[in-house]
Amino acid sequence: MSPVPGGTLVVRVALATLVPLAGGCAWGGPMSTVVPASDFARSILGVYAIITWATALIGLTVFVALGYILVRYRARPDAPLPAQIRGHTFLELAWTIVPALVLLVIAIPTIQIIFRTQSQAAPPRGLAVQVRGWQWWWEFRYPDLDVVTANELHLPVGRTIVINLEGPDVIHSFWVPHLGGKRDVVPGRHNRIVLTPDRPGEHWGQCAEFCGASHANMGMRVIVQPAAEFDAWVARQRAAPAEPSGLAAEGKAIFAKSACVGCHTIEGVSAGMLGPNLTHFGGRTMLAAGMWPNTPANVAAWVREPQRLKPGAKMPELGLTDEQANAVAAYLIGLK
Ligand code: HEC
Ligand SMILES: [Cu+2]
Repeated sequence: MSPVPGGTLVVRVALATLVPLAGGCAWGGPMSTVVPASDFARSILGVYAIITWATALIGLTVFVALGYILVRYRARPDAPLPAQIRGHTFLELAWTIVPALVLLVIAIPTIQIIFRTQSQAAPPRGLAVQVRGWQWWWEFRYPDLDVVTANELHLPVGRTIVINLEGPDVIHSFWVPHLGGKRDVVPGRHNRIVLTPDRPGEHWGQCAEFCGASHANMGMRVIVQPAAEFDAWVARQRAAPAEPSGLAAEGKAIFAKSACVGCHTIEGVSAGMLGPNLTHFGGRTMLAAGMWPNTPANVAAWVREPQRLKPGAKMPELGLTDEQANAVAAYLIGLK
């Protein structure tokens, strides 16, 4: 005898099926693919909708026909052998032509969207952003605005953005579901996404091509803002951060004489190129590519033991004491 009564087993199986199904219902999540926030995402969702409805309709037709046939033509005692049919021109033609039509309905909009979203011509009035995928963080450069930042990309709503993808180390993939599909970031190759964000908000992104130990921790945030807010953000990025005092001033001194300067740029202090630009680090909400909230405690922990907070992080432990780390954190958080 099974220790599990039949009824309970059915309930368990039903629950086990429901859990992953319900997980798929997070429509409004920060990485939902069905909540478009740009023209690019909207056109992909359009194709997705056509395919979903077409396949749902086909599924429904097949299951209804199957149900009917199973009941209507089931074996009965004493029933005579049904008519045996070999070759039926109408049926043969029908099940060749109908699937061909279905494929056509799917192919035409799909090919149109592929051509539209792959077009290599950059619109002349677009805002250019250079996205560089590094193990395991994102660098964002605005060549026309003379701004460099990391992990949090600010974009103005309603303006065409030309995202140029570059890979300085290995292959990554840029993916911000609300803004549209993934596109690979490949060393030695220029890939491009042209899109226009159509509503303000915060959208989460993630590297979508396995790139090593902390691939899963290579997130990003995209903050789409009204034009005036975006301009204010740009002005802040272009201005020099306030001169630190007290603990933060000690932090600046420690930073300036440590190896930090070899990898990080802080305008007016250092010009390293291997790590994120920290000139306005205090203005970011998250630390280490979307992994941790940007708080003084987290930054101090990061500066002391980066690999403890992010496995494999390409930043070495530099043996700072707690006091030194706290001072450096105070300095960095103050760089608004
Ligand atoms: C060998 C180069 C290197 C050195 C030296 C280095 N870093 Fe880093 N740093 C990195 C890299 C690479 C990252 C990105 C890590 C990641 O997110 O995966 C990073 C990330 C950071 C971040 C987080 C940035 C962000 O936007 O989330 C801070 C803060 C930081 N480093 C501070 C420091 C300080 C302070 C020092 C000196 C005590 C230092 N780093 C020394 C390479 C370096
Ligand atoms: Cu990756």
